[in-house]
Amino acid sequence: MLTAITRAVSPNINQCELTHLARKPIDFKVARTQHQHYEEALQALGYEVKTLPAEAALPDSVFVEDTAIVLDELAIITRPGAASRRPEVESIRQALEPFRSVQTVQAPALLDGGDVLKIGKRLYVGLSTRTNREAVGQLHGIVAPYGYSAHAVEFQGCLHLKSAVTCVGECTLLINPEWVVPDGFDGIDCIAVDPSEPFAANALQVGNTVLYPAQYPATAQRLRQQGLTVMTVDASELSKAEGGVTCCSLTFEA
Ligand code: CIR
Repeated sequence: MLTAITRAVSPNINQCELTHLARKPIDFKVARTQHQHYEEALQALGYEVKTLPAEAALPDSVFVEDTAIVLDELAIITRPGAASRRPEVESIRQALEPFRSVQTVQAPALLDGGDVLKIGKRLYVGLSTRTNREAVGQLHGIVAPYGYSAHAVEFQGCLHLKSAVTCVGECTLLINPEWVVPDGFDGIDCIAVDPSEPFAANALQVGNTVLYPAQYPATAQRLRQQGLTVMTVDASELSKAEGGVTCCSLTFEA
């Protein structure tokens, strides 16, 4: 069964961490409604959605992607790079334990799940303000017994690696080539974002469909021209918190 773990938007989302964007007011009610529509879209795509209750004391806790990496064989609990986000992981560990054996990276590793792009058995790990080389080494040590490998990737201009590149098909990446070099991904085909939409590279692939933010129509058109099915959601409020569509769920086969 396809399963998605999500968490309701914190009422204190306006105290979120920000790195590359200037702070703009986030309308909590609109953010909550958009997030509910996102969950409904996941359900329409076949996911059973398990929503954790909102955490008022954890402004960024809606961005569950950063707290864990879920593989078919195990889950790895991260050690988020922002200290304010570290208390998010415990409830995620409890939510994942019924589904996977769980391992954890340890200090001095810093790791945000948004920096980990899985392509087959390779985990590309973006080095960022949230993720360090120690994490790449520890992650490699944890996943190697299962046939995976972890590889450090340099990028610039955005918060997480998956703000710059995501998978939109079995063998296709959606990428902002200004932020990360396409050659680093072993020759996999790339679709570049429309240059007018630099933040448009974050897409959530679900089978043959791409769940995608409505605010990037030019790039959505590029995806459709490549034969992909695009389902759009309005994710504009949480994008002010530097969150995209991958950030709001942990998706896996239960
Ligand atoms: C943060 O700075 O941690 C949040 N405001 C945004 C996290 C977005 N997560 C993601 O891209 N995976």
